[in-house]
Amino acid sequence: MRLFSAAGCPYAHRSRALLTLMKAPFELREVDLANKPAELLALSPTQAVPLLEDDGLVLYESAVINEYLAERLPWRDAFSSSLSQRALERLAMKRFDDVLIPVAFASFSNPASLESKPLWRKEVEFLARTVKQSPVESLLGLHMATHWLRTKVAFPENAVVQALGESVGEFLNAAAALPCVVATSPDLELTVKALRARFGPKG
Ligand SMILES: N[C@@H](CCC(=O)N[C@@H](CS)C(=O)NCC(=O)O)C(=O)O
Repeated sequence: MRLFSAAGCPYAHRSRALLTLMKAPFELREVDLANKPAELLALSPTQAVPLLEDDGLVLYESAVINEYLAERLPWRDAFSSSLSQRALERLAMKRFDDVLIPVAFASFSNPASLESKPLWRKEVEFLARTVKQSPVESLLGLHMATHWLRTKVAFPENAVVQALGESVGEFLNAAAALPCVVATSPDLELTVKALRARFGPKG
């Protein structure tokens, strides 16, 4: 099993944390995103990390990779045992990636951009309700932990970060403190500096 990853990438961090939690042997291919290896470019139409290769199978998209790994290894407690809660956990992960992350990142440089997207607060409320029924050490926990540990330090004054901290903070902080997340974390100071330079207020 081979994982293409970049140390600072929160998406690749999700897969490294899962493989570490499961003590699964894998080959780590650390990629310089500014100078991607031809192998990665040939394998993936997204040209992004993480990318997993497993016995001829090529997967990209961290949520798909992690759900595959959870079945493959297997990680029996990756989701809650209740069918409806599992569906809610999948929905929460999708809404986190599709809505909350883009809304939050746009607002890091332009806080006023939140005014035209008031529904993000409902997404936070949904997350807060969902995590109450979910274990921290789960796919949902790993999914959110890697972004949380970076953004809560890089942009603590941001309204989305604050709302998450107030209503989902207990779950998010516990997930970010999981040993498998901590052991696979990049140098936080450097990562936070890079995040602020790239996504923070300009000028
Ligand atoms: N939706 C993707 C996002 C992956 C992603 O955006 N990865 C970034 C690094 S954090 C990347 O490789 N971007 C391509 C680039 O920088 O050229 C996932 O969940 O895996």
